Amino acid sequence: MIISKRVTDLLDIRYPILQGGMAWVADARLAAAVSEAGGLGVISAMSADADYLRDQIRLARELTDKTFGVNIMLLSPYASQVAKVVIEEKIPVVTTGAGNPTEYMKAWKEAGIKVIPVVASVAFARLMERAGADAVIAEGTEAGGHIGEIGTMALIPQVVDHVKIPVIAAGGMADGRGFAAAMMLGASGIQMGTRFLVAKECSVHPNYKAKVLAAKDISTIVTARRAGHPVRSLKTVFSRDYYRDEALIDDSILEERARGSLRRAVVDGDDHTGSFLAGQISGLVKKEQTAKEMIEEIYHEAKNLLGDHDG
Ligand code: TUI
Repeated sequence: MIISKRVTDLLDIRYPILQGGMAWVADARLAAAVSEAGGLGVISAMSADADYLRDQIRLARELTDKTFGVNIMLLSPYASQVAKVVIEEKIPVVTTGAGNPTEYMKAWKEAGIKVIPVVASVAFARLMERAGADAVIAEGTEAGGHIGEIGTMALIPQVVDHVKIPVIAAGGMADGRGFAAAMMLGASGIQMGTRFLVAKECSVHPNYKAKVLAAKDISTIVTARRAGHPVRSLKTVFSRDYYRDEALIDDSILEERARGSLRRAVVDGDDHTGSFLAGQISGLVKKEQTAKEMIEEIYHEAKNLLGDHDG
């Protein structure tokens, strides 16, 4: 099977491997490293303001002249501000997460931006195609962070059957086997988050990397299901207590406890108050490498598995 060129042609990149837009993690340094390696690096606009994003874009441009994108987390209070920044800064690719980007789509398309929303269902994928999306990232519940309900194995072929635009598989993607499997399910590329967490160019606290590297298959837990925004993270004192208290304590009190918890994991490495977002594939991630080593290893492994020997 020959690896589809739909995503590499669309985005003008070498390998159809996108980096997840992880809040507090996906900064200019990581995005530039992934883009330099031939994938699509992505800066997370997270819940920060326009000035933060402008600074990160400037920094990434100093580090690479290759294409990189910006991820807009739609629950951010600054979403509409940063939606303008990507136009002003002539960012070529925008990925979105945790919501519906339709209100920004017209302006982004007029600016020539390629728009790739994360979707967790067939219905939402179809809606995004009708709204003008250039591709979708179909993310299974194996993923880290805010998640939907359907597993990657079931989600990808169903989305592929219902849209014409390219589908990029996410959730549980960390090696060449996952990449090859995604191709077999009809995807044209993959997005990875968890494996890039331990990239040499990823600036998260050493404790965060150590936790991912030590994780096994059953090391993640999903909290905040009851509150309607399920989030997958590594099992820690904080996440286990949170899970236990969901049956006992008001959502509003728990939300207060969660405020700032991702920063406390990424910046402070504190597992008593921090939330270490990571996917179920953490157990497969066993070594710290450069983004380039990761991307080339995954791509060549997948090519071999797929018997794709030309190109
Ligand atoms: O967005 C993510 N992962 C995230 S966002 C985040 S910050 C946050 N923290 C706590 C609660 C909520 C957000 C941490 N990790 N991944 C992309 C993603 N998007 N996964 C699932 C979705 C999604 C889900 C439902 C996208 C759209 C959607 O429905 C939209 C609609 O309007 O129906």
